[in-house]
Amino acid sequence: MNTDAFYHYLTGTRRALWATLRAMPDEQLSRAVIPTEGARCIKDLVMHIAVVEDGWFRGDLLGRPLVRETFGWKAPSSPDEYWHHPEKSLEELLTYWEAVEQDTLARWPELIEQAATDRRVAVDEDRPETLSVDEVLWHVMQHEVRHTAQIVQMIRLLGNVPPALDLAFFAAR
Ligand code: NI
Repeated sequence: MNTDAFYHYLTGTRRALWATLRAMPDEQLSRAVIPTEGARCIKDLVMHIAVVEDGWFRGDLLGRPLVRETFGWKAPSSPDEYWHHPEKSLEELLTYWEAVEQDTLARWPELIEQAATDRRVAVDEDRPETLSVDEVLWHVMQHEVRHTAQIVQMIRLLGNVPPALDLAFFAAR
């Protein structure tokens, strides 16, 4: 399985996840289920997954403005602003996530072209280490898998039935 196929798989899992989230009450999506200063509710994680893809692909790899800007959402000025989004509507967040996906798909050839070069990307502005473009692509995709697994667990803890997102269910034919 290559990068293209894995990103395509993620676009499928998103639709299944979004359908489940749309069927849940807003109060559950905003409820702080995880006791942490970071992502506490499902909406926090939805925003986090989308903004991480937006930031790495556009900000770091393509040197373009983030899709977030077109939503009038400023860069967060505190960890609290970065992490917490219970007041946003689910539709607003999913519209943003889908817009990030559309932009990623539109620029996919450029991302793959970059992955074939020996370019290195700073892992963090405060650290000297770097990543290859291919590693950044896989980091972002794996990051979504890890956090959507958390969302699935939260859906279950809130008394709902989560979707099956495993690769086998999407790849089987
Ligand atoms: Ni994360």
